[in-house]
Amino acid sequence: SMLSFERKYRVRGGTLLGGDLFDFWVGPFYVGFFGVTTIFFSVVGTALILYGAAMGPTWNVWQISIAPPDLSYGLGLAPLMEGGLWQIITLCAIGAFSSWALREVEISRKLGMGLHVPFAFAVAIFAYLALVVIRPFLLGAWGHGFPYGILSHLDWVSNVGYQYLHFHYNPAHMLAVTFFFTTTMALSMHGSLILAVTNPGEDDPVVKTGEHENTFFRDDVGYSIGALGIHRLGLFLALSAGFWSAVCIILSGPFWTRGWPEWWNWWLELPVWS
Ligand code: BCL
Ligand code: UQ1
Repeated sequence: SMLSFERKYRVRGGTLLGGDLFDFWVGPFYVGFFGVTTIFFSVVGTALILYGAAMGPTWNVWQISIAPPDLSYGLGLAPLMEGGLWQIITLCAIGAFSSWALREVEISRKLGMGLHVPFAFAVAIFAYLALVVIRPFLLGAWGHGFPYGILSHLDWVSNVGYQYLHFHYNPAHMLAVTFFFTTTMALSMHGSLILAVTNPGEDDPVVKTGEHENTFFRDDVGYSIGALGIHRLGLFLALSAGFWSAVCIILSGPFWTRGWPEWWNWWLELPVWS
């Protein structure tokens, strides 16, 4: 069963690879070459995680963990049970995430849309690559990647944080956190505003307009960014959060090896007062 408008948009073409070969739908899902590769990498990656779990000491979901190789393996390949599994799973993850992004590109092209959605997802992929490829590579060992496990990755974040004494003093981390928080504020303002104008209440059951939206925020804070503007702002805030997250962790180690509080000595050492 298809929604009334769906058939109209099931158009050929727009594919980047595979031509017409995978240009079809299965139920509601567009397949495409990159749909096939997404399924492939996801199934192999998930199977390897399950295999790693089966070889490990526990089935407790919180404690299952697949660790990267020891630092002594450097940027080389490790035996399967010594981090090799982590390396293959990482390749599968990168394959699956990139395939998904390219599938989004194909769908956007079919629909004649901008590439904003795959671009946005690419920023999330960049943050992941920063953690498991870029920073480990710059530090010279895959062992600097984070372990794949619920509690173990939290322990990694904590340990790496304390390695730099107080991660809150990392200026890029400050920016990332601020962008994350501002994103939630912007979305809560936008979501509540839209629900407010579409739910006017009993006594005046008329849905309100864009002018009401603009007027609310002009009355409230003296400025309205507009219906299109709020979506531009939201995307900017969200992508900035992911971008500065990637920057904050790439800086830690490859470009700053001491505690982050010490980085701020440049301020104390300004010739104005030092
Ligand atoms: Mg910190 C990182 C916030 C305290 C140490 N910290 C982060 C950032 C974020 C943050 C800015 C993690 C988000 C991110 O990278 O997104 N930290 C934060 C906050 C506080 C905080 C708000 C707080 O105190 C209120 N941090 C601390 C304390 C330190 C500390 C002070 C520990 C003691 N923090 C660190 C360290 C790191 C962070 C170390 C990082 O490495 C991390 C960071 O910046 O990483 C880049 C980016 C998003 C991603 C990486 C997700 C990618 C998703 C991929 C592409 C797709 C996944 C698909 C999925 C598998 C599919 C599932 C299937 C579906 C369900 C069907
Ligand atoms: C806003 O100005 C606006 O335009 C009318 C929206 O669109 C519907 C919004 O959702 C929000 C939240 C605002 C207010 C935003 C700022 C930055 C003042």
